[in-house]
Amino acid sequence: MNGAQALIRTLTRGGVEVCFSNPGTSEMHFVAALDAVPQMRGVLCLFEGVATGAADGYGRMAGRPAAVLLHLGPGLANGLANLHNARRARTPLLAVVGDHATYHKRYDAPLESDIDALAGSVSGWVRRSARSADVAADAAEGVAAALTPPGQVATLILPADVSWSDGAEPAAPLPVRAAPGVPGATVRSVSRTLRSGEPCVLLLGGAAARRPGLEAASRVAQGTGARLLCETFPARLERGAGIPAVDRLAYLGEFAAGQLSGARHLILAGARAPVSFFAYPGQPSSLVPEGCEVHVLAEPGDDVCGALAALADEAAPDAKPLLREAERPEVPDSGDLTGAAAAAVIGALLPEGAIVSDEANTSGVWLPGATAGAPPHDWLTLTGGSIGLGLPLATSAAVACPGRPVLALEADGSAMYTPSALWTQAREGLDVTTVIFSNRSYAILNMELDRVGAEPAGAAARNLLELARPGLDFVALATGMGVPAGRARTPGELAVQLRQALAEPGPHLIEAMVPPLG
Ligand SMILES: Cc1ncc(C[n+]2csc(CCOP(=O)(O)OP(=O)(O)O)c2C)c(N)n1
Ligand SMILES: [Mg+2]
Repeated sequence: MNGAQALIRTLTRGGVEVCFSNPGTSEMHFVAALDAVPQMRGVLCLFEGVATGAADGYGRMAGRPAAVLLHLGPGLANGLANLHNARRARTPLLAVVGDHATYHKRYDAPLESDIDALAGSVSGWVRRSARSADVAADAAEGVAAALTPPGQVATLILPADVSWSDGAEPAAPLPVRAAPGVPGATVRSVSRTLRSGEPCVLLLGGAAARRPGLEAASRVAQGTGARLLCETFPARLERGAGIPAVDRLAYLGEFAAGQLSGARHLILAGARAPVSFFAYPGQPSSLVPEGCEVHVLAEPGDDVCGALAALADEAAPDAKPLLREAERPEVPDSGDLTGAAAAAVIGALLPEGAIVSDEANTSGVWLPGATAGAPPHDWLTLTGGSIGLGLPLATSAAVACPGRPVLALEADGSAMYTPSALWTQAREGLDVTTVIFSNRSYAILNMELDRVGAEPAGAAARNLLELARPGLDFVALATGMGVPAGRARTPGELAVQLRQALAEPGPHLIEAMVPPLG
């Protein structure tokens, strides 16, 4: 068989069964091979940033990689921003980047570029397959590399002649090494710190944001009085009624400093020591308070949940986790549709088992509070700060978890980076409800403009940060891509449309007309 067929068979044997794709001529043999291997589902995305963001969401929810098929350097470059988010999320992901045939490269044809350099900027593993006889073994290694704890982007560069040449055979999956356990001495040392009587904060990240990690961490907090916090942008946070609640570290450095103030010990479990997102004149970059000692219980690639469970047994053997009680806000029956009112509607209606893709930005500040006591759900966030991820994440969460309702809570400016994800949702019949927070502004940048201490902003500066001229019509955009849509101007309208969208299968979009914050 040819290299492409052996590659795809190797992937499906290794549990990689979905390929988010935007192919070109150099990938045509890969595309043709999809008919020979029906176990692989090809999902067409109309922009590479949708494909890579989708592969990220799939990996976060499925716990195994999706493949993403990209066309040479330019296709990879279009997808890089969301591969950056995937790298920050530590998502297992396999990028397959087609290249010119090996003998064609020296002619420097128009699409020739430095794929290896681009791939290296986001990938923990890069391999260029040299011969069709090697491609299956390379692919098996790539899948294992993607899955190596804590998870990473692996990129396989696939020359066209390696794809089309015969002499290839599928390869068996390779074993993946387990996350290393944390030494007992580390657990005991952290336990002594926790019982010292000095104020401690336990900062959770990565796998610790899943239910077993949260339960163990909550036992520690209940038994020792340590405060619990979670990293600002977790890849996947399990939350809701019956699960220990944990506040996320605030995005704004001033608020984060308030959350951490008074801590004498900061204990990291799968999280990194917190830093400010940006530098501001006169402000510190590190958010670790003066005089606070940092202790690493577990690195992100360690067995973080095992370490937390061992810590709970050591430091708080009799403590029980504090589980969040069920509680829902009322749907506001009057008043304007503000971000706060929209959050109350969403909190009131969020279905059990929902997967929320949160890129609501400034309009979303009330969402964590309003949904904290909703039925159990997963919360996916913008791990790398590179906007344009929310709609692709939601799309692939629905591919990875059919039967679970998916809610994309999406700011208008961010939605416009990758709106064609809606077309993929329509085409695949995915059960995704998108709420666009249409504040017609890059509202956060208006705030940042004041915070960075720039010159007082004039009309030219504000002009670069507003989206009202012309006003975007998300209802027309969505219906133009096959997604039924409506516009909500009051909390009541939002509630009616959200109930209907959640009740009907398939994708829906609601444009919620909200004012900019502040
Ligand atoms: C890829 C990328 N480009 C640009 C930015 C800078 N940026 C941060 S927030 C933002 C605008 C956000 O506007 P919107 O999504 O409407 O959210 P809002 O602030 O209005 O709540 C931009 C352009 C970024 N973070 N990532
Ligand atoms: Mg906006």
